[in-house]
Amino acid sequence: MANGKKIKPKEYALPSGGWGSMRGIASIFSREHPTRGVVQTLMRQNKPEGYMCTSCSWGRPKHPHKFEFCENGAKSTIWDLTEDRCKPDFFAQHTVTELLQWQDYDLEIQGRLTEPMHYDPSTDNYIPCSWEDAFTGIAAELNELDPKTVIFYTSGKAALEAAYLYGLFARFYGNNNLPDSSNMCHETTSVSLKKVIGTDVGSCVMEDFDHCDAIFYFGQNPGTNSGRFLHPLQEAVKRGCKIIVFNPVKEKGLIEFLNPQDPLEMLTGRGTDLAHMYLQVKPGGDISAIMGLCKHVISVDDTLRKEALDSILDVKFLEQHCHDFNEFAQQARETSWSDIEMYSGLLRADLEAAAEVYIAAERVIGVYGMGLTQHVHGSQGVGMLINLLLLRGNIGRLGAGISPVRGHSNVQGQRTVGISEKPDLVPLDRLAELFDFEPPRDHGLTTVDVCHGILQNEVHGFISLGGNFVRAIPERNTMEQAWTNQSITVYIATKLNRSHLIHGRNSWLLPCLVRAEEDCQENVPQAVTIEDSFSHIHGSIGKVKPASPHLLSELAIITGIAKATLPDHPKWCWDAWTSDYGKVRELIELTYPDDFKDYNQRIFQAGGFYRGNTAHERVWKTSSKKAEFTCPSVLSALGVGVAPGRYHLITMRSNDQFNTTIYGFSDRLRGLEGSREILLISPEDMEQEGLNEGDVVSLLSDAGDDVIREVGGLKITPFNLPRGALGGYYPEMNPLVPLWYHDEMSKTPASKGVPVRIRR
Ligand SMILES: Nc1nc2c(c(=O)[nH]1)N[C@H]1C(S)=C(S)[C@@H](COP(=O)(O)OP(=O)(O)OC[C@H]3O[C@@H](n4cnc5c(=O)[nH]c(N)nc54)[C@H](O)[C@@H]3O)O[C@H]1N2
Ligand SMILES: Nc1nc2c(c(=O)[nH]1)N[C@H]1C(S)=C(S)[C@@H](COP(=O)(O)OP(=O)(O)OC[C@H]3O[C@@H](n4cnc5c(=O)[nH]c(N)nc54)[C@H](O)[C@@H]3O)O[C@H]1N2
Ligand SMILES: [Mo]
Repeated sequence: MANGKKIKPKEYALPSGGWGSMRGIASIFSREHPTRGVVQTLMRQNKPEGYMCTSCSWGRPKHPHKFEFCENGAKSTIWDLTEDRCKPDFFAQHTVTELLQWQDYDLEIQGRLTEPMHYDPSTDNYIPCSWEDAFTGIAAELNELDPKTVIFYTSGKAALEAAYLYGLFARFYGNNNLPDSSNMCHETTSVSLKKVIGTDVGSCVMEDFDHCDAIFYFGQNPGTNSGRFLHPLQEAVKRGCKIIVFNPVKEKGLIEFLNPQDPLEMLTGRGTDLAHMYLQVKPGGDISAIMGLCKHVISVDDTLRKEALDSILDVKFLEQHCHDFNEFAQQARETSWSDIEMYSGLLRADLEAAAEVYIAAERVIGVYGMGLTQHVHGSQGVGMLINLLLLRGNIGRLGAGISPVRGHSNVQGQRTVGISEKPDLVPLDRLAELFDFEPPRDHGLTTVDVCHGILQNEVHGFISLGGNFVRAIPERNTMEQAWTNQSITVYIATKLNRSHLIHGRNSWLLPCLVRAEEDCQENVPQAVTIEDSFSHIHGSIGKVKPASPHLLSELAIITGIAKATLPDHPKWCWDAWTSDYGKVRELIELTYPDDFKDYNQRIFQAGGFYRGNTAHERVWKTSSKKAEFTCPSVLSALGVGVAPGRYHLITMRSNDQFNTTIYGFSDRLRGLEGSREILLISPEDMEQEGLNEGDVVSLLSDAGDDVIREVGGLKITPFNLPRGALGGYYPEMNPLVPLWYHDEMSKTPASKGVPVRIRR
C-alpha cells in the first residue's frame, strides 16, 4: 500500500486472440498504408505452395486453417508490404548524425529502402550508387583486409538458398566468421542439446502436439511470439492435455485463448483456459524448479521400489538409452526442498502437484524459449529439462520430446546449411571436394566474440545479411562507439534501422526484396525454401510486385559481392546459381545428401518435407552414444546472486514488436499501452522501495564489475512479478547487459537475468 492505497498491477482483462487480435491487425493496417498485394499474400500465408511468413518459425501444418496467420504474422507481412518508401531524397534531407537522434520506430516507419546507397563522409549522408559500383567498391575494400578480421553476420530471415551461398562466400574468402542471430537466442539449445541428446535442434514434430498428455512449458510466450502455436495448444487442452507453465510473468497467451477463427467463441467471448497450473518461477529459477519435479518423481519411485511395486520410471529406456542416470538421481535425492524453494521461488506442494501431472501423463513434451536459454547457466537449464523428460522415456516417441520454439523464420535452417562459426558443424571436407578449395578450419567468431573483437580493434569489416546487430547486442552504448573504427560495413536490409547509422569508414546500405515479393531471375519467378522449428522444409513463392525496380534479391546481392571480390574459379558459378535457385538447391543436396534428398522435387510437399532428426529416432550422437543425464553445478541460472535491494531484470518483447522492429506502442496482452520507457515491478517491491506508479527512475548495472551502465527515464509500472524481478523492454534495456554476462557454454547473452539496481 503506497500512500495507503492498494497498488493494482496492470493486466489485460480479455483472452489472447479474439477481437483484440483482430483490432491489433486493423490498427497496423490503417497506420502502414499496405499495398494491394497484402490481402492476397495473407490468404496464401503459410499454406502449401504459398508464401512462408517471415515472422516466427512455428511449423506450417499439412492441413492449414482458412487463415493460417496470427496477429503478429499479419503485422510482419503488412510491415513488409507497406506503400511507404525511404528514398534517396530522405537521406539527402537528413544527415546520419541527425538520424542517430531518432527512435527505432521513426526510422523503420519511413518505409522500404529503394536503392543501393553509399555513405559519403564529406556530407555525412547516404547517397545513391549503382549496384555495380557498390559491388566493386565493397570488393576493393574486402580485398584490402585480412579475411580473418571480417564478419559475415546473418539475422534468421534469409532463405536456405541465400544462406548457403553466403556461407560459401565467407569460406571462399577465408573465414568461418558466420555468427547469426541464433548466437543471441537459441545457441544455448544448439550447444546444450547437442551435448545431451546429440542433435542441435528439437526432437518434436508438429504431430506430437496431437498426442501429448502434458506439456511442461518454460519461458516462451506464444501469444506474442508464435501466435499460430495457440491453436495446437487449445486443441491439446480440449483433448485433455495438461499444460504446466513456468514463467515469472503471467502471459495472457498461456492463460486463455479465444480462437478468432471460431465464430461461436468470438460471439460468446469465451475462450479456452490453457494453463492447468501457472507457476511464477523466479528469473533463473528453472533449474531448481525442474530439480524439484525430478526429486518428487524419483522419491515416489523409490517408495514404490521399497514396496516391490512397479517402477514409474521407464526403466528399460533408462538402461538401454541413458547415461549417468544414477548420478543424477542421487543428486536429486540429496538436493533439499528448502534450496529448491529458495532458488525457484515456488512451493514444494506446487512442484509436487506438477510432478504428479508428469507422472500421470503417458506422453510429455517439454517446450521452451528465451526464458531458459538467455541465462548464464541457461545450458544447464536445458539439460535439466532433458533430465526430466528422460526419466519416463519422453523422447523419441509419438507425443513426446523436446520442443525449443525457435525465433526467426529460417534461423534453424540457416544453421542447417552452413551458417556457423563452428567448423565442426559444417561438412568442410565435402565443400572442399565440391568447390575445389581449401576451407578455413579455424573457429570463427560468435556474436560475443565479434563484440570483443570490435572493442579490441581486431574486427575491421562487418557484412550484415539482415538484422540490426548493434541494437540487438549487449552493452550497446560502448559497442556503438567502438563500431565506427571498422574499415567497412555493409548492410543488406529492407528498412532503415539504427545499425545502418553506426557505420564503418566505408559503408553501404543495400536494399533487398522481401519474401512476399516476386523474385524473378531471367524472367522466371524463383521459389525459396525455409526450415521451421520441426525440421520441416517449405517452399515459398512471393507474388507481390517489388517495392522498387532497383531491388535485388538477397541471393543476388550475395553473389554480386562474391563475384566481384573473389577470383574466377571454374566451380564457383555465381551467375548460373543466381539465375536458377534450383541449382543452389542441388548444391545443398550434394552437400547434405541425408537431409535434402530429392530436394527440388519435394519443396512444395504439404506440411513441408522432414529432414529427419536422430534423437527423434532414439539414435544418440553424443560422446557416450546415449542420452546424457547431467548434474547441474548450480541451482539458479543467474550469473550474479540475489541479495536484498538487488534486482534481476527480464528484458522482454511487447506484443507490438518483432525484435528491434517496433510496430507500435501497445503491449495489449499485458495491459500496457502508450510507452516503452517503463519499468515493471511487483507492488510489494514498489512498496518496499517507497515508489509510486509513474515515478521516473533509472536502472544501474549491478554486475559487480564497477562498470557504469545506465538506462534512465523509466516510469514505474506495477505488475504481477515475483519479488526481486523487474521487467523492461528489449532493445531499450540492452545497454545494461554486460558483454561478459552470457551462457557459459554457448555465449548466448543472458538477457533474462540482468543484475540491476533502481535509482530514483
Ligand atoms: N511478434 C514477435 N514474434 C517473435 C519475435 C518478436 O520479437 N515479436 N521474436 C522472434 C525471435 S528472434 C525469438 S528468439 C522468439 C522469442 O520468443 P520467446 O522465446 O517467447 O522470447 P521472449 O519473449 O524474449 O521471452 C519468453 C518468456 O520468457 C519468460 N522468462 C523470462 N525469464 C524467465 C526465466 O528465468 N524462467 C522462465 N521460465 N521464464 C522466463 C518471459 O516472461 C517471457 O514470457 O520469438 C520470435 N517471434
Ligand atoms: N536484451 C535482449 N537482447 C536481445 C534479445 C532479448 O530478448 N533481450 N533477443 C535476442 C534475439 S532472440 C535475437 S534473434 C536478436 C535479433 O537480432 P537481429 O536479428 O539482428 O535483429 P532484428 O530486429 O530481427 O532485425 C531487424 C532488421 O532486419 C531487417 N530486415 C527485415 N526483414 C528483412 C529481410 O527479409 N531481409 C533482410 N536482409 N533484412 C531484413 C530490417 O532492416 C530490420 O530493421 O536480438 C537479441 N537481443
Ligand atoms: Mo531470436
